[in-house]
Amino acid sequence: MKQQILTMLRTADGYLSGQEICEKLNVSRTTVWKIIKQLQKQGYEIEGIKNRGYRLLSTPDILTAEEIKSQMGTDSFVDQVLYFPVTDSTNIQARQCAEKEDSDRLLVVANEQTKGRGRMGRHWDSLPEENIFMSLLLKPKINPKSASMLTIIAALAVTAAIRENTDLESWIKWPNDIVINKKKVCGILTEMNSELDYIHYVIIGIGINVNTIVFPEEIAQTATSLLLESEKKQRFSRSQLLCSVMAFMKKYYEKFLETQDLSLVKEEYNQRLAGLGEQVKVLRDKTECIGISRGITKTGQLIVEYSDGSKEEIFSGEVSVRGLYGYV
Ligand code: BTX
Repeated sequence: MKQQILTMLRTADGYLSGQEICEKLNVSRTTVWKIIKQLQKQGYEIEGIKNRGYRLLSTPDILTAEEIKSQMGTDSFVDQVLYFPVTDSTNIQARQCAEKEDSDRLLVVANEQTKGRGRMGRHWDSLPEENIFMSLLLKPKINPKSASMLTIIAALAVTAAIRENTDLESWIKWPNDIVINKKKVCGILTEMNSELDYIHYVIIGIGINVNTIVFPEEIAQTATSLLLESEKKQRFSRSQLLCSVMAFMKKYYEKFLETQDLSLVKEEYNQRLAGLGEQVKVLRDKTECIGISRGITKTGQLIVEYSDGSKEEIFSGEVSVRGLYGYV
C-alpha cells in the first residue's frame, strides 16, 4: 500500500487528491492519512493542502523496498525487492532466498553489511548509510560456463548508470571492478550454484561507493566514491543510481540472453575497458608477463598480445592483470 501511494505521488502531475487515492486503492481517508504520516516520518517531504491534496516535494536517501519499487515502475527488471537495514551480506541473504523463494529475479538490498564479501574470501568494506550493497538473484537457463559473463554484463550496467546519474567517466578494470581516476568505486562478486550442465541460480553482488567521504586507512589509497570524484563533492541519490543500474541490467541482460554470449555488448564493454591498447602485467603464480590489452572476446576472456605477436585469451580467476604502474 505504501509503495502504491508512493508510486502515485511520484507519477502525479501536481497535487494528488486524497479522494483519488482512496478510490484507486479502495481504502479510507484515515488509512491514506496514516500512510502519508509514515512516509513523512521516513523523511519524505509531502505537502498536504486542503481541497487540493498531497504533493511529493522531496525524497530521502533511503533504499527501502517501497522506495526502490516505486521508482522502478511496472517495467522493472526484478519481480521482488527485499530490503535489510543491516545484514551480514546481501549475497548470503540472496542465497538463502534462492533456496526458499519462488522468484526468478530477486533483488536484495542493504543499508549496511557486517560481513561484506569480496572475491576469494576477501572483505568488502561496507560503510553504512552512504553506499549501495545489492545482490541480484537470477535463474538463467544457460550453460554454467557462461555464468561468468554476467559479471561483464553487470559491470557494463554500473558504468552506464554512473554515466546517466553523474558527470563522471568510470572504467572497467577487467573483469569485475569499476574504477574512476584509477581508484576502485565498485566491486562485483558473482557466485553460482549449479550442476555440471544446469544452473540453479546465480547471484551478482554489487557494491558501489556512492557518498563515502573517508575510507578506512587500508583502502584509502585505492578506493574512491562518486562523491569524492565529483567536482562539487556532491551527494548522489542511492536509490536513483540503483534503479538506473537495474534498468541497464535489463537492457544488457536481454542482449546477453539473445546470443548467450557477449557479441552484442562486447564493443561497448571494450570502449569502457581501463587500459585498452596499453601495456598490462599478467601475473600468474610467480611469473609475470607484459603484453598489450586488446579487449575481451565474445565469451569474456581478456586478449593480451605479447611482443612476439602471439596472443593469449585470459580467463578471469586464473591470473591477475594489472597496469604497469599500479592497480589499474
Ligand atoms: P575483490 O576481491 O575484487 O575486492 C576486495 C578488495 O577490494 C579488498 O581486499 C580491499 O583491498 C578492497 N576493498 C574492500 N572494500 C572496498 C571498498 N568499499 N571500496 C573499494 N575497495 C575496497 C570485489 O571483490 C567484489 C565486492 C562485492 C561487494 C558486494 S556488496 C553487495 C554484495 N554482498 C557482498 O557481501 N558482496 C557483494
